Formats: sequence, C-alpha cells, structure tokens
Amino acid sequence: MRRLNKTEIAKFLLDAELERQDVVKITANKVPDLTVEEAYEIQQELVTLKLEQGHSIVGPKMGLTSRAKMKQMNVEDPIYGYIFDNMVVQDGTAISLSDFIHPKVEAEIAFILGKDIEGPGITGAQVLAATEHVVSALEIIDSRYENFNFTLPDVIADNASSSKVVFGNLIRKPEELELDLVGTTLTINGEIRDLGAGAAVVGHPANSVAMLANMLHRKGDKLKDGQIILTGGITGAVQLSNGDVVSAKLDGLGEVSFSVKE
Ligand code: 0L1
Ligand code: MG
Repeated sequence: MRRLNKTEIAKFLLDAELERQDVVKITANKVPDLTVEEAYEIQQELVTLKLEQGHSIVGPKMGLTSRAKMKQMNVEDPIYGYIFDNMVVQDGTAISLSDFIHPKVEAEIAFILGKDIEGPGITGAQVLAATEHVVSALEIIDSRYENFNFTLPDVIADNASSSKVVFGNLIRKPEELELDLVGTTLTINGEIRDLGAGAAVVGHPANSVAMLANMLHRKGDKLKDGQIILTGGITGAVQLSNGDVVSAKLDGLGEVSFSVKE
C-alpha cells in the first residue's frame, strides 16, 4: 500500500479508542486519497491488534444500512466492522460516559447464526434458514473522529464506529416474527426519541446479513456458526448524556435497556 503504513494507522485509531481521545479524520492529512479497499485493510490490521490484545470476535456488524445514513454519506452500499467480547454490556446495567468520546445509541435486531454462511450470491431467505435466533440490541457507536466528521474510508478504517452493544434477553426464532415489520421505539428518559420498523434495514434485516456474507466473500471470509451479527440501525443514532435511561422496545423481541452514569 503506497506510502501508507496500515499498522501505524490502525494503532493510531486504536490508541484514540483506548485513550478516549478524538482525532482528526485520517483522510484530512495522513492519507487524503485513501480508498475503500485500503480502509478495509486498515480495519483488518485493527482487528488483528485487538485479537493480539486477547479480545475475541462476537461477530461482524453492519453499518450505514438505512436510506437516511446512506444518503448522508452519499454511498450505495452499507459497511461492516466487528464487535468484540469486551464491547458487550449486560442488559439493564449502567455504562460510564468516561469510557467513551461522544457516544450515540441506536436500536437494532441481532442475528445469532446456527450455521456458517458463505457468499457469493447469498439471499435473505438463505440467511433466515441459517439463523438460530434473533434478539433485540442497542448499539452504542463512538466514532474516534472529531464530531463524527468522516468520509466513508475513514469510518471503515475506524471499525465502523463500533464501541459497545447491549443484547436483549428475549431470544426468538426468526420464523416466529416478520422481521421487516418489527416496530421499534427508542426511548430516553421516558421520551420516544426515534422509531422505525425492521424494513428500515435495507428492506429486511436478513438482507443486511446476506449483503455482509457477500461482502466478506470478497476477502475470502465467511459468517460463522455461533456469531452474533448486528444488522444495522432501525432507528437513527441519538447522542447520550450523563443520567440518561435508555430503552428500546421491539415488537415480539421485548425490551433492552441501559443507563448512563458519569
Ligand atoms: O452502526 C452504524 O450504522 C454506524 C456506522 C458508522 C457511521 C456512524 O458512525 O454514524
Ligand atoms: Mg449500528
């Protein structure tokens, strides 16, 4: 990769995450012409560094899956990143603002796979057949970049802003629900801050997982039995503040919640 040292940039982003210190986007000066392909190579370096630190992958996540976010970023395709074991927060517990730079929360549906899924050409129907369970989730994103100001390659290199995730306790079989019709509310301090339906995620959350399998195939990878996959925000991402009590209710998938302390 040209003058670009992928490991150095991955370390730069990982340090920003560990030190909870926002940084200027890497395309501002370090690598102005960074491509999407190179950005995924930096993300892979970052994943390797996290694995070397002893963390394990819970599963990949999809980001930028809503029409609104794709339009905002002027892109046609979603992106992916990875959720690690140390990012999982127990349902109903408190997170500490000091662990983040400028966290936001969004409500999602997560898929728990019962089989490997290997692209290319995977469809939503194949994903549903390979899915053991679905659960509600609250994803907390925390871009390492100042003011969430980034281009598409920046955010890919930054592991798609992954930070923490809270999974709900109600585990359902995918065939028990019409996942595109799952109504969802995101409530903070008793006020509904956003709402949506499963169809907000590229038409159906299973389509998101299918796209992910097909994207991973391009780097010779696949989705694995047992992985838990965040399919993308049904609601928009809402900024978190000290004292917030956050909950999402998803039809048929119950409630998932956490609170925010200093
Ligand atoms: O999970 C997401 O959709 C986040 C993707 C990255 C974009 C952002 O940080 O808003
Ligand atoms: Mg998300």
